[in-house]
Amino acid sequence: MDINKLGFNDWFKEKQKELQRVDCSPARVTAVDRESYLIHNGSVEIRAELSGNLLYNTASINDLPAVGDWVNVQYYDDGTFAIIHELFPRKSLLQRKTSGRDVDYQVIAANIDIAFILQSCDENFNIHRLERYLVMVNDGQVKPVIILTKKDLVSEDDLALMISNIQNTGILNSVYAISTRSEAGLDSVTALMNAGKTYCLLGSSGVGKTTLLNCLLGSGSFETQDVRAFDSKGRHTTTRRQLTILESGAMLVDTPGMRELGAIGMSDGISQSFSDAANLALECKFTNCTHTTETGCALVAALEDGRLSRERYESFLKLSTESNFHEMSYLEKRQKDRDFGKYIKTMKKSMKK
Ligand SMILES: Nc1nc2c(ncn2[C@@H]2O[C@H](COP(=O)(O)OP(=O)(O)OP(=O)(O)O)[C@@H](O)[C@H]2O)c(=O)[nH]1
Ligand SMILES: [Mg+2]
Ligand SMILES: [Zn+2]
Repeated sequence: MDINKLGFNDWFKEKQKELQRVDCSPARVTAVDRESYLIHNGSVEIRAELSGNLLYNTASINDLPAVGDWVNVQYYDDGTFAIIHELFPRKSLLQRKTSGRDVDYQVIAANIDIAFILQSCDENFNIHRLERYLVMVNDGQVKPVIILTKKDLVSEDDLALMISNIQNTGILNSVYAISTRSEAGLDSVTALMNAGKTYCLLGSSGVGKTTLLNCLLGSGSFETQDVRAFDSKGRHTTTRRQLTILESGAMLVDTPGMRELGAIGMSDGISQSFSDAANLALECKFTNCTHTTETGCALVAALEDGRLSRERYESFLKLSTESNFHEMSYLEKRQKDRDFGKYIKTMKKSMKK
């Protein structure tokens, strides 16, 4: 195996010329566990740590290596340990707004080609949440694929209704339905995955991300746990992000279920997953139209003559107001990255050891 098989393509080769360290070689981050990293260089997966320089001179925690990142490393101890000196530019980046009132972003994974957005066919199914995930994924320059899991829990009619509900809200992405219990639909997921490409599993805790990974691996090697019976909520079983290389040569990143997916503060992603509404908004008479009471509002007109559903109209309004708000405060709050300060402290402590 060589690094090309891990996704090191011409794009990264080109970027390598811009990096500073010529005494290093590229490797891919496969797991991050606080201050400790796992990297793969095409032949072995080994432990790695950040160089002091990288740690101290990185402006934001989001610029430190994440799962999926390409890094420039130097080897020690007969190649069993490495120091990460530099981060390659990212071809794509999945990040979410962190929970709480501070508007900050948390990197989920880097250099992902396709994100599988999972929702299960029980109480977890929620179109508004799905829309938020789509915004996040589109914004990160990643291609989304929607997967409904646990289809064994519902009738074919109910499943068809869920799928048409998704399509009726104007979401144009294809929807796959699977069950790891009956193995239905698993082939169609495998067929989407190609060697050398990187995929990411996203979705609430308990939707079956790790179970799907285990199915694709053909062996149950990662821990899964029952959802709570009374409300179908998961138990946050997976605690770290991890990139696994499948036998087919495709790579799959499992992530911990997100407690909440906050408002996404990037208008780019919104206009992509709401392209119908966003295109209409361009035709409004006033450029600062709030799409509520203004004369000549194209959105309201479309709502009235039925070209735009009320549901879709409302989620577009909601998301775009949140987005404007968060974009503003994000810029203001960018300076003080409290998480980063905390992170530096633990790193310094562990380096003294
Ligand atoms: N009925 C049914 N249950 C499933 C299916 N797939 C997974 N499950 C069950 O759902 C529960 C949660 O699965 P996990 O794979 O741990 O969920 P997860 O998305 O990885 O959850 P976190 O790691 O907490 O984010 C487990 O009890 C699985 O056995 C399915 O296709 N049908
Ligand atoms: Mg899991
Ligand atoms: Zn308008």
